[in-house]
Amino acid sequence: MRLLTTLLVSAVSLSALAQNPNPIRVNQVGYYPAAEKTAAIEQAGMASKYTITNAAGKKVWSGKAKRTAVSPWSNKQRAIIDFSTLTTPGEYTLSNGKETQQIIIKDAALSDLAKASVKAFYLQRTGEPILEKYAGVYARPAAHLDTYVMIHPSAATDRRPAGSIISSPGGWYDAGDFNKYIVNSGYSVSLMLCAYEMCPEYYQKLDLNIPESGNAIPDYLDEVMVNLRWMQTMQDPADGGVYHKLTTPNFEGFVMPVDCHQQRYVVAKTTAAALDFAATMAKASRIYGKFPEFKYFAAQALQQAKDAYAWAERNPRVLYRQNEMNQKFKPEVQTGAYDDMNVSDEFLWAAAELLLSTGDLNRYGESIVRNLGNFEFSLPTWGNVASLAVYSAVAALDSPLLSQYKQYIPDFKNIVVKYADKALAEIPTSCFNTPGGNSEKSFFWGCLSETFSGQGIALLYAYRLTGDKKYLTAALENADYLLGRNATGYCYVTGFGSFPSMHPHQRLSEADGIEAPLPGFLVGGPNPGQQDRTNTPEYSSKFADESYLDHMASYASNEIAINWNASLAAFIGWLDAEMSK
Ligand code: 9MR
Repeated sequence: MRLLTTLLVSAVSLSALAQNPNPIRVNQVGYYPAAEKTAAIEQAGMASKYTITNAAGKKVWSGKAKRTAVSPWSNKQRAIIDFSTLTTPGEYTLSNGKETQQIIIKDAALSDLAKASVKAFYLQRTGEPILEKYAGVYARPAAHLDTYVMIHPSAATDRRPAGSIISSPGGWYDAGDFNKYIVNSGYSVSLMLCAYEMCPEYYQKLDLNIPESGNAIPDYLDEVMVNLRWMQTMQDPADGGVYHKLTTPNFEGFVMPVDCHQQRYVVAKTTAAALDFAATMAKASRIYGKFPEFKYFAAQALQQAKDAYAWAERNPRVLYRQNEMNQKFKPEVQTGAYDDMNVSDEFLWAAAELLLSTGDLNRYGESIVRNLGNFEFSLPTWGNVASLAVYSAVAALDSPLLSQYKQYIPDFKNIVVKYADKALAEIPTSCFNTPGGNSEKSFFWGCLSETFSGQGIALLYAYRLTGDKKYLTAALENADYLLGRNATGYCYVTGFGSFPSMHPHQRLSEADGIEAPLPGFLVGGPNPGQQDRTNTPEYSSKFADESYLDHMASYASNEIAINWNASLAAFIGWLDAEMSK
C-alpha cells in the first residue's frame, strides 16, 4: 500500500513538473472586448496560418503572425499573433492547424480574479476561525492566537525583559509559512492602499463575502484593517520601537495551524520595521480617517506613526542581521529575514507619508530632501520602498498640501512617465509582447509580482498621469503574461485558467488534504537562482523564464506571499476598474 501511494505521489508530482504541453500560449482567464489581444505560439515561424472559430464552429478570424521573436535564453522562436479585431464577447477556439486553445473574450474579464486576489487575504488570516460560509472547503479552526508571545532576548528591554509575554493577535500569515513580518506587512498593506486611493469607487464596491461584509466599511478596507490591527500591536508603547517579526524559531513543518505548537516570539526592533510601520500607519490614518467609524483608529495610527519615526531617528541604523543575532541570543531564529541593508528609501517613504498626513513640513521636509538624492524611479519591492512615496504623492497631486512642498520634490509625473516609456519600448521585440520580463535580471525570487504586476501598477500610474491609453494597453500585456502567455504556459494564479499552478509552497494548501490549492494566489515564479534545489526534484529547465517548478517543495519559485498578492490585487483590481469604466 505504501509503495502504491509513493508511486501515485511521484506520478502526480512528475506530471506537475511539465510545462504546458499546448504551444498556443494565451491569457487563459479572459480578454476584455476592447483590449489588445495577442497569443504567442511556441516554436513557430511566419509561415503558419491561424484561425479562430466561435462556439458554433464558424470561422471568425484568420491570419498569420505579425512577427516572431527568439528567446535570448532558450533560443526558441515564437510567433506573435494579434487578434485584437475580434471584439465580440464569447468563447472561441484558436487553432494552428494541429493544436487548439480556448480563448475567452468577455466584459469584466478579470473581475473574478480581482476579487479572488483580495479574498486570498481572508484565507491567510491568522488567529480566527476561517468559516465555511466564507471559505467553503478551506474552512479551518482558529489557531496561532498569538496572545502569549514571548519577548525574544534580541528584543528585551527593562520593561519587557526576555521571556516576558505580550499579546499580538491577528493579521495575515506572511506567505507559505506561518510567521508575521512587519517589513513585508507594511509594504503589502500600503500597496493595497495605493490602489484604493487611485480607484476608491471600484474597491468600495468589491463584495468579498468576508465576516465584515455588510458593515459600513468597504470589504477591501475591512480586509486590510485585519493586518493593520495586528501591526499596531507590534509597537512597544514604551519607546515607539517596532519588532521586526513575530515568529517561531524554526519554520513549522507542512502541517495545519492547529497542529503547530512551537513558542512564538517577537524578535529585534529594527529601523526598517519602525519606518515601514510609520509610513503604513500614516497612510492608513489618511484613508481610514475619512470613515467616522475609524476616527479613533486614524488618530491612534498617526500617533503610532510619529512615535515609530522618532524611534528610527534615534536609532537610524539598527539593521536586521539574523546570523549575528543568533551568535548572541538563544533560541536561534531561522525564519525569513527581510533584511534590508539600506534604509534611506524607508526614511524617505516614512517622512513623505508623515508629511502628507500631518502637513508638517518643518518636521519632515528635511528628511525627504536628504533621502531623495538623485531620485530615479524603480519598481517598489519590500526592500525598496522609495517609489511608494512617489505613488502617495501622485495620489495627492491635486491637494493644496502638496503644492506647499512642490519645491522640495522632483517632478514625479515626469519620473514615472519616463520609466513607463522605457518599459513600453521593450514590447515590439519582446518574446511575449510584454513590457516586463525581457532581460535575465527580470527573473528572480518573487519576480512575477515585481517584474509583471509591479510594473503593471507603475504603468497604470503613467496612464492616470497622462491619460494616454498606450500605458493601459501595455499594463494588460503583463496581466496576459501572468495568466498564461508565457514561457511555461502556466497560469500563475491558483484556481484560475486552464493550466494553473497546482502545488504552491503553502502550508495551508498542502496540509489541508484538499487537492486544489487555495484560490487567488500568485506564485513567486521563474527563478534561475533555484535556491531550493537541495530540497526539490530537478527543475524542467534552467532558462531564466522557464526556471519554474510547480512543486510544493519549491519555495524559490512556487511560494505564495502577501506582498506578491498585494501587487496582484492592486494590479488586477485597478486594471478591471479602468476596463470596466
Ligand atoms: O520575498 C523574499 C525574497 O525577496 C527573498 O529573496 C527571499 C530570501 O530571503 O525571501 C522572500 O521572503 C520570504 C520570507 O523571508 C519568509 N516568508 C516567505 C517569503 C517568500 O518566499
